[in-house]
Amino acid sequence: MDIAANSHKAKLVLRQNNRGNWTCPAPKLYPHQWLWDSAFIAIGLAHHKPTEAAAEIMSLLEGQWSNGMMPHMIIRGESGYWAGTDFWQSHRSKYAPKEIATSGITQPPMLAIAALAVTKALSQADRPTFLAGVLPSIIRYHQWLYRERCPKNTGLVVLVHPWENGLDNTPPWMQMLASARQTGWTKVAEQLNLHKILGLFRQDVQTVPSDERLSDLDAMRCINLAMIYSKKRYDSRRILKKPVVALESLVSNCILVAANAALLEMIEIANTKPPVNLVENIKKTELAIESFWDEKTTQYYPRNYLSGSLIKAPSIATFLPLYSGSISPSRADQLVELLTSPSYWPNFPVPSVPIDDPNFDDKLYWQGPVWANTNWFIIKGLERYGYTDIARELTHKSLGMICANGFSEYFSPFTGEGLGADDFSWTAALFLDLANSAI
Ligand code: 2M8
Repeated sequence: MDIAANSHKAKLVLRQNNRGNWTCPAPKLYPHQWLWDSAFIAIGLAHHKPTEAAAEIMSLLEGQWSNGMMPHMIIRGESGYWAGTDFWQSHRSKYAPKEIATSGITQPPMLAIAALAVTKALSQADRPTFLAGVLPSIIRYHQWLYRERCPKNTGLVVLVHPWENGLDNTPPWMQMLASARQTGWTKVAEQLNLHKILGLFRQDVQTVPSDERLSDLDAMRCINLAMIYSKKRYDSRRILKKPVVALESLVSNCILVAANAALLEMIEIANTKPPVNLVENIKKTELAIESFWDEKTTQYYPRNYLSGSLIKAPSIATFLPLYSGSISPSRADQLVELLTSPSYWPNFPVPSVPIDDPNFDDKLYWQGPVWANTNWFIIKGLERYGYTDIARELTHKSLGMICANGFSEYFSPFTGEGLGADDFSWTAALFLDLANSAI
């Protein structure tokens, strides 16, 4: 594989998807700005264009709500994506910014992690201005997560929509959504199979084959949830009073542990002090990750917040505690054994669902394909726990798969074939980050 030539191509993808001070995930499929996509993009850019990486982070803050919420999307691009300004109607909330339209839900809290990478990449001269610009906002974001999304004060953040989790149609979420109480029009629509009509209007399946995307039924359930939240003005307290679905996410909470550590490091670099209540919450989250462990099946699962039970549908999220860094070395051993077992280690690891699971489909979005960001989390987690050989092997396999198949959104774990959107920004950005450590 030619890492140098492909790094050059990756930089071109990022340049081509750049829209001034922000970058879209993929022009045809995702023309707006997404929260965790831009964080990954900044991590990639930090290596060769730290100032642009800083601009990417700053542009995300333009969408921040006055209560601290960071929306999962800022609606910036031209049309071409079905859920835009009219769909979200962020103006319904008094906290939404007036000048810019956004969604009303959030996404995994990668922001502090990316901001720390950028801080370290910037020159000594540029650092103080950047830190002064981002730190108060990121602190407010983490405080919002704990204030509004941690109703039982356990340290674990609760998500209310699959899109907040980032791994949209991952089995635990789809299972929870399918068993949720049905409301209003969707109840009738499901009985009459009307969700099939939705397929006629979906723009994603005009760009990408429909067997690589969310089913019409799952898409309809996601849309319905967003509409319910819009009516509640995206007020977390109202939403969590009588939730349709609510999940203590393994993905978001593990990322939050790492993001909290990054935030504290930035606060230290800036020579200031973190708010006391934030420090207390940070400790709680670290300790609470272990509550996701299931001794019987020896793996981690997310928890249905309403029933209090773990949702035991296997998915790649089980490896995220490695990235959090808050589990014991013996737990890490157990995870590595699972990771390198045939279920998770086909020709092109790591599938988003184990290949021997009934929910697995090698082409279906977050229900089987390999994604650059989840491989990146696992590699960083392996490094953290000292599994350098496996981390190196997975880095090489990931880079090789991308070199051979292009900067696709996701890949078949059997053939490495690129699926979903072409020229996907976070694949390019994380290629650059991994290539950098592989050299
Ligand atoms: C996908 O999610 C959006 C909704 O947010 C979609 O399905 O249209 C997910 O892969 C998500 O993780 C990602 O941030 C987004 C943009 O790349 O696309």
